Amino acid sequence: MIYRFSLLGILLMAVFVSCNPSSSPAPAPVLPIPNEHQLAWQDLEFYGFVHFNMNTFTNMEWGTGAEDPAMFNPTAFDANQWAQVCKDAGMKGIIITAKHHDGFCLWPTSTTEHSIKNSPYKNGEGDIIREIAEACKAHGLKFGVYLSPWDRNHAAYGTPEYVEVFRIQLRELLTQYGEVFEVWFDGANGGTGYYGGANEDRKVDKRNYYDWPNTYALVRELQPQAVIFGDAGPDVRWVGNEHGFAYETTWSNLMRDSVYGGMPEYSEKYSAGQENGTHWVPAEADVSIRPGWYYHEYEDHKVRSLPELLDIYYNSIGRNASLLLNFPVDKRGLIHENDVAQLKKLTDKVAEDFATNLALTHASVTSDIHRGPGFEAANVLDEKQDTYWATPDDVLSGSITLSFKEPTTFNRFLVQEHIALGQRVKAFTLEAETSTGWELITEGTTIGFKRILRLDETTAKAIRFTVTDAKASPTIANLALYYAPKLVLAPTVKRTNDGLVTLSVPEAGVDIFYTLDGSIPGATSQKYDTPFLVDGALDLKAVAMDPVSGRQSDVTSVALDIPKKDWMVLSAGKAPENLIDENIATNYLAENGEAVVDLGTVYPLAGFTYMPMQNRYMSGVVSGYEFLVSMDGKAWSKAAEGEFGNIANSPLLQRVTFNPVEARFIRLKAIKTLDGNPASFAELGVITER
Ligand code: FUL
Repeated sequence: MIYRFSLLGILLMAVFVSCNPSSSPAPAPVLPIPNEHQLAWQDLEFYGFVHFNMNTFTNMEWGTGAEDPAMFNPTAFDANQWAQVCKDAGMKGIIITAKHHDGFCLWPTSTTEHSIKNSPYKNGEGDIIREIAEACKAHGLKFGVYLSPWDRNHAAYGTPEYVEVFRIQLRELLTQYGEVFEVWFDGANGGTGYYGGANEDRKVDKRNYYDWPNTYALVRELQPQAVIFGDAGPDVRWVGNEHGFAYETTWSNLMRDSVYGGMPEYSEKYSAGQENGTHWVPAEADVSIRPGWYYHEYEDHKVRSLPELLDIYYNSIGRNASLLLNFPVDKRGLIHENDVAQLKKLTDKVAEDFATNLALTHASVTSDIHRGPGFEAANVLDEKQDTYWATPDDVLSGSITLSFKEPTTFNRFLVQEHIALGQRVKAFTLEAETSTGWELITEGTTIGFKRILRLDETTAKAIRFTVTDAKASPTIANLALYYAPKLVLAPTVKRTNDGLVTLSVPEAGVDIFYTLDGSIPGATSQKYDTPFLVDGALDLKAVAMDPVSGRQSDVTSVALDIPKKDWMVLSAGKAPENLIDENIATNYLAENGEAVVDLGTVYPLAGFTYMPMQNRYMSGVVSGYEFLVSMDGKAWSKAAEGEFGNIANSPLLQRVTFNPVEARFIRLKAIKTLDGNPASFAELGVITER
C-alpha cells in the first residue's frame, strides 16, 4: 500500500516537472487582455435571452408606455420550464427583460406603479424576477438582467431625476435576487412615448445623459463579478446585428472610448472589433429564435429552421462571439413548444457534429518551432485552455503538424487561442496531406477564444495548421477536428409558373427520391438530378437520404396543380405579376380589393388557394372573401364566400374547396382585410377537380 502510494507520488512529480511551463518563460501579454470576469464569461458561450413582459400581452415589439398593468396576466407562468429548456440545450444562463422600453417592471419595484404589483398576476403579489432567479439557481444556471435605460412610461424620462430612478431600479435588481452574471443595457434610447401622459418626443444625449461611469460603478459595487453588456461594452459588446452573426474577422479588442450606446455608425465601423482596439470587449451575438423578440401567435410557424439555427451557431460561437439566443415566451408564460422543438434539433445536431475529436486519434503531433519546454505542440490536444503551444517572442508564424494513424475524414476544424494573454493571430492556413499530396484546404484571419470552420469533407493522412501572421508570438490552446454527419432534411419543392419543379436539400451529397403518384418515396423511387416538368395536377412526394449512413428524412408532400404559364392578371394594382409568380416572398397589392385572373383555358375548378403576405409586418391580409368564377370574364357567379378564420394568428396557406364548376376566369374579392389596408396577396392558386 505504502509502496504503491509513493510510486504514484513519484509519477505525479514526474508529470508535474515535465508539464511545468515555468521551465521556459511564458510570452508577455499583448494588450488588451480580458479580466478574470471576462475570462469566466467567455466559457459560458451559449445562454438564453427571454423577452417576456407587457409586449407579450399587447402583441407589440415596442410598447408606448401607456399600457395598463392590468393587461399583464400570464395563465401558466413557469420559470422552471424555461430553466429546464435552457439547461437541456446546454445553455449556461438566462437573461430576462426585467424592464423593456415600455417601462413595465417585472418585479415589485419601489420606483413606479407601472409594475407587476398592479397586475392581476398573483393578485399583485407576484415577483417574476424572483421566480426566474430561483429557477435558474435550482437548475444550476446563471441569472442575468436586461434593464432598458429608455423608459417610455416614466414622466421624468429625459431629466436627471429619471437617471436616479433608473439607478434605484438597478440597485433593486442587483441586491434582491442573488448573483447576477450579466447586466444588459440596450442601445435604443429616446424617442416618442407616453411619459406619464405627456405623449411627446423626448430626445436625450445618448453619450452623456445616463452618466454611465457612475451607473457602471454601481454594478461593480453590487455585483463585482457581473459583466456589463452595451454597444460600447464596457465588458461585452453588441455584435452589431440582430441575426446572430459575428464576422470572419472578429477581434475582441475594441476602440472603446470612441463608441457609445446607440451610436448610429457603431455596426458598420466598430462591431467587428479592431486589431488595435484599446480595450478587451468581446462580442455577444443576440438573436431571436423567431422574427420577433416578443411572442406573436402569427409567428408560430416562423420559428427558425435547423439550417438557420446551425448558421447562427457556427457564425457566432464559431467566430469568436458568444451566442445569446432569445425565446419570445408566450402569453401562458412558457417557451412555446415549436421553439422547444427547434431548439432541440439544434442541440442534437451540435452534439452530433462535435461528438468525437478526431485530432485525438493522431499518431504524432509536432511543430516546426516552439518557445521551449512547456510550450510544445502537444498542448493543443489536451483540450485545456491554459496550456498552449507558443513560439519564441520574435517569431510571428509557425506550424503544427498532426499525423494520423489511419487516413481520417473530417469536415470541421476548431481552433482556440490562449486569450488570457491577448488575441494575437491575424492569419492562418490549414493544409491536408491527402492521397495526392499536400493541399491548402482553408485559410482564415482571426481566431480569438474559438474559431470553427465548416469544410468540405477531406480525408487526410496528416494536417498542417500554420499561423502565417500574428500581432505577437501565437499562443494556441486547442486544435480539434470533427466529422459532422450530413444534415438530412425533407426536400424543399419549388416550381416555376411554367411547371418546372426543383427539389433541394441544404447539404450537398444527400440524395433525393420522389414519386408523382401519391406513393411513399424510398431508395427505389425516381432519383432526382435535374429540374423536371409537371404540367398537370398531381401529388408530389419527396424524401432525402444520406447514401453513406442510409439516414432518411421526413417526407415532403405537396399538392401541385395546373401550372400558371398561360395565366394573366386582369385586375389593377401594384406588381400584379407577383400574384402568380410561385414566390411567396413577393406581394401583389390590389387596387380595388380584388385579384382577377384569366387562366387561359377552361378548367374544372374545385377550389382556390390564397397565400397571405409573409412579411414580418403584414398589411392588407384578406380575412373575409368572396370567390367568383366566369367563363367569359363578364358574367360571374359566386363559387364560395367566407372568412379565413385565425389568419391573423396563423398566416399560412388557405385552401378553400367548393362544388366543382367549369371556368376560365377567377376573381378573389377581399370583403375585409385584417387592418383595413388595401388587400395584399402573396400568391393565388386554384384547385382543379381530379
Ligand atoms: C433592441 C431592442 O430595441 C429590442 O426590442 C430588443 O430588446 C433587442 C434585444 O434589442 O435594441
